[in-house]
Amino acid sequence: MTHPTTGTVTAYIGLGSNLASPAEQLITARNRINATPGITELAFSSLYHSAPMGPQDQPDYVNAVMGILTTLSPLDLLRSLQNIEHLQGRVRDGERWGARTLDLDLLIYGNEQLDLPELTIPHAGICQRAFVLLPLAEIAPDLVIPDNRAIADLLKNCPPTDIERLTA
Ligand code: A4P
Ligand code: MG
Repeated sequence: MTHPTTGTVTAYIGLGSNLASPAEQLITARNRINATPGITELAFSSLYHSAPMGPQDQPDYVNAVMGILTTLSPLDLLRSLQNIEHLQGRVRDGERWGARTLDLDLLIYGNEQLDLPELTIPHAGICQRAFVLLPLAEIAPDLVIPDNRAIADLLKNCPPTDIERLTA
């Protein structure tokens, strides 16, 4: 929803890393997101250690979710996030769900539902991924995603296996 007085939108970003000191990658990314004009942090979840989804011959991940207020459009926000991935050495080698220094997914942007070639919102994987739902539920327990599904209900259908909370 756009806040009528400020023109800002509440959005949620999923952060993931499984290379080159993953926890530090997430902290650096958090600082870079905070330093981006048009973005203000609302909340940052604990860090979670999770087994890889996809190819199993890769290290475990560290995941977190960040809530922000933003004046950026969805596409400008996506570009800012991709720029930060690039700054942190993200290489796209074509392997789906392969290892990466940093993955920043735009999970939710207000009440928007978008299906563009380069951007799907809400992010297509939210409902199947405990490593997204658990940190999201931690910082936004009452959130209902724009297609009317409540995070609490989605979590019940997505058992949090192979995931461990790292920090308070
Ligand atoms: N794109 C479309 N919608 C979005 C969105 N809402 N947010 C497009 C971000 N990007 C979006 O992404 C491919 C394209 O998706 C982009 O060009 C963008 O325009 P990518 O980051 O280049 O490629 P990817 O991340 O390898 O692919 P994909 O399918 O997005 O993978 P995911 O869903 O990001 O999953 N296991 C654990 N435990 N934890 C993880 O965090 N992450 C992945 C990657 C695999 N296994 C994991 C984890
Ligand atoms: Mg991605």
